Amino acid sequence: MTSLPLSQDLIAEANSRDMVALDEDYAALGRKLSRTGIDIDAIKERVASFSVAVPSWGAGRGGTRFAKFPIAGEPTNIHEKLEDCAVINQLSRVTPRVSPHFPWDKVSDFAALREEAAELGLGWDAVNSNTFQDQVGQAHTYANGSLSSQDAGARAQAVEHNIECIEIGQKLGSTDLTVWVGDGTNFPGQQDFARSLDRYLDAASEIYAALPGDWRMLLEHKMFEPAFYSTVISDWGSSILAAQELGPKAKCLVDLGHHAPNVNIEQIVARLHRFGKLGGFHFNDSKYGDDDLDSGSINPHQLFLVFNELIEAELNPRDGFNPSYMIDQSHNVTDPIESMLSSAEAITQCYAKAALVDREALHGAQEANDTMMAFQALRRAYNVDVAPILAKARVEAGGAIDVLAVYRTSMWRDRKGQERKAVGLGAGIV
Ligand code: LRH
Ligand code: MN
Repeated sequence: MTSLPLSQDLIAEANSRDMVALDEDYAALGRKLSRTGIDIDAIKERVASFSVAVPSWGAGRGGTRFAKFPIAGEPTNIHEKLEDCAVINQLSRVTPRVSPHFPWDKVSDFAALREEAAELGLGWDAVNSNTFQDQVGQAHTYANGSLSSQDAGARAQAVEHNIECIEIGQKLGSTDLTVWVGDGTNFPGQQDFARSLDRYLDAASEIYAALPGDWRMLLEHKMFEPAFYSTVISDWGSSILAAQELGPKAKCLVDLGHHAPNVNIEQIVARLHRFGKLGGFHFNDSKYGDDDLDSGSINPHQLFLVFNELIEAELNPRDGFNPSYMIDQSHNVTDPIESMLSSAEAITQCYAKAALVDREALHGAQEANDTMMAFQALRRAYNVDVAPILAKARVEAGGAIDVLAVYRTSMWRDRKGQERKAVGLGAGIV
């Protein structure tokens, strides 16, 4: 039996004020779409079955190496993070899973944590290992790398940690392990590119061997940071080669912020899918580096083009096409709940717009080299305001029409500010 954090009456009462306007907007959009042969209810059903996971580490304020500015009432442990993730899902009805990070979310009883999440209406997505920070009392430092370290002790320790994350994930009901390693160098000559990759592959193959039958290992590439001269798994090329080397259960995870500015990420998505290696996403946005800004806040058109490739992929599924959709953001200046509500909306909007593309018109124009009409097939869909479709799907699932307004009316953060202990000043991601 679930016990959701907000009063459902508060949501229903707010919706009752917005329902007439929503019905009008939905009906008008329905008439407009039916003129081009699109059934709005069919799009609403697709939106209703769409979901994206939230990162446990995104529920708290994030920071940079310079500083982190906590807010009163932000979560201080996984239990409070789950409460906040449940608020996001209760209002949006599109974020029913949490992606945890270990050891940040470590507890003594994972079966109890699974039950606690289930009572809040939440399940679990990919588990994330962490071999980019040293823990107190750790035998081998990761200062010179983890899975690719020249120190066999550090590699074995990193493999053991990843296998522990799989065991934790099994207790939570997860079936994916995300492996991002910050391994790399800051100086030319510091490490040999080939030998460090071979060490990574050897160690990663030990993790791969420990994967249960229905599990996947998602390799997350990143161009730079924390290493600033070279990174062992720096781009989709290194990632797909490593995934092909490891085996069919190894896939590639695309974090939108892990590429050089202006890289054509939607083409990377198409390439990874073509070779059956598209495993998942970390959605966020960026202008310069791995800024971890809110999804769709800087370049919503790119997010739309990524989903356009994902809809094409859905139509031409390759081996085990089942990408894991997750948000990975750092909320340095907003209320994390508001940012994840806004991001979940932006991501779902891009999925809905991509579902509106007239594929027949697009493919026909492509085959005919009618460049303008091919572009217009995408642009027409991108220009549709799909907000009424998302709101209708939300209301029918028990969510709020105006998620941010209801969240603010709930005074959730202020109430938690009274209950939760204050988070100290600091720096860094968590
Ligand atoms: C690395 C990354 C990775 C996580 C971390 C929190 O930049 O994107 O996915 O482990 O952020
Ligand atoms: Mn990421």
